Amino acid sequence: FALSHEKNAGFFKTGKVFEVRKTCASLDMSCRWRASIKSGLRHRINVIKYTCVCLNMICMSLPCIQTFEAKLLHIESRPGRKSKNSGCGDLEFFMRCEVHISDTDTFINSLKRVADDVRTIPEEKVPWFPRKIRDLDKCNLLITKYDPDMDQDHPGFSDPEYRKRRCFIAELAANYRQGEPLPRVEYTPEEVATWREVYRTLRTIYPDLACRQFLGGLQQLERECGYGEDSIPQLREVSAFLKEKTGFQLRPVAGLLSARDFLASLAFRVFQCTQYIRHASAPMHSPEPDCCHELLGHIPMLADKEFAQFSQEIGLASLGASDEDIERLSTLYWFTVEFGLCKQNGTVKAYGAGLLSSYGELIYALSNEPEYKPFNPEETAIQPYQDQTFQPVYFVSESFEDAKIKMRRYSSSIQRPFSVRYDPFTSSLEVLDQP
Ligand code: HBI
Ligand code: FE
Repeated sequence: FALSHEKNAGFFKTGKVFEVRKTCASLDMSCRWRASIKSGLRHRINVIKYTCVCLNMICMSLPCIQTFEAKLLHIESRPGRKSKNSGCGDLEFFMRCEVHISDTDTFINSLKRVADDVRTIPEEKVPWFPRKIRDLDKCNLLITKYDPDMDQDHPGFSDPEYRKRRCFIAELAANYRQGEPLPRVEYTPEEVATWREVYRTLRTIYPDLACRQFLGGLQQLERECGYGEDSIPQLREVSAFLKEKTGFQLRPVAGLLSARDFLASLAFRVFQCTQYIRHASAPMHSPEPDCCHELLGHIPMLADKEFAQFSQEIGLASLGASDEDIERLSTLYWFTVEFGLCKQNGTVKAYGAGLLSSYGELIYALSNEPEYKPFNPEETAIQPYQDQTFQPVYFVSESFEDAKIKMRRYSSSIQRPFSVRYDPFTSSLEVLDQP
């Protein structure tokens, strides 16, 4: 039985359900099963929880899922509460399915016939979100998509030294708690050499291609924060610098975060920042965010008040939003904060961090090749994108002011049963109108 019991592991999409059936049929172990029935147009019942004597029970439920044409959206196993220490035996199964509203009661009754205990538990209507800055310690869901340990195409995949280094730096982030001093990393001469190459190459083209706010921020960082070719700036100093300029602060993160967690921290003016550097063999490209991307791409922009506010507002809009809204906000973030262009004195300049940290794409984005569209949140939010090659299209804002106003209008159209207000004195949220 191949499901692993780590957090978020053991995920099967519809259609793979019969794999589960086949493998579990031969097993005989005690388990508890929870199913949550999700709606769309259809009805959402929530969590049905039942204990069954063996995994065969799951198979027995499948015909009833089939009969009601319920869509199985998710199945996941976790170690059961009883088996915490015994290491085997008890498992909990979580399933989510969709069933037509008119079939709800009959469906539950059919499930009850094959289980000892079926109960409905009230649904949590709103996804969890952090209420105070300390809650960001829980916003740490990493996406292992471009991780050097998982991705064979990662430039560091076959370099054990690099992977060891990454583990070390990842530990610093994993052990970090909000409010502690930011960890310091002694960078090796090889790492500094990579930084130098990136810095030098990009620095020469910024004056022509980067927006005014970026250039201003970078100059200040060079003057006040030790930015330059010769050393990789420490997060602690950079965070103190930003705090003074715009109230933004940094916290270390081990890699690519889930969009929900990443956006949530922006609501508190916290920027989750990677601390490792890309592999020395590919200084001009990184498949994942690294300190060159953060320190060169994002930080100078976050020193601008208007941009800082723009970023925080995307964060606030994301809190408690549905998965679909998170997806749209994440796309908006992508085409603005990461790959945004804006008009300044009649010419188009870059303000997106993905551009400002990539020599190749920065030049490409401001050449005549790519397609430009005016930034318009409704359209931008549904533009498909990928993160493997250059973007096929870029969105151009008239100004930050304009982007902020449009973004605000878009955010207020997102349906949530409550509203949030950030209290800067306590770094926490006031949540209004919650049922
Ligand atoms: N995680 N560490 C990190 N850095 C980012 O820039 C980042 C992220 N997760 C998601 C993300 N950016 C965006 O592309 C949006 O999905 C929010
Ligand atoms: Fe980024």
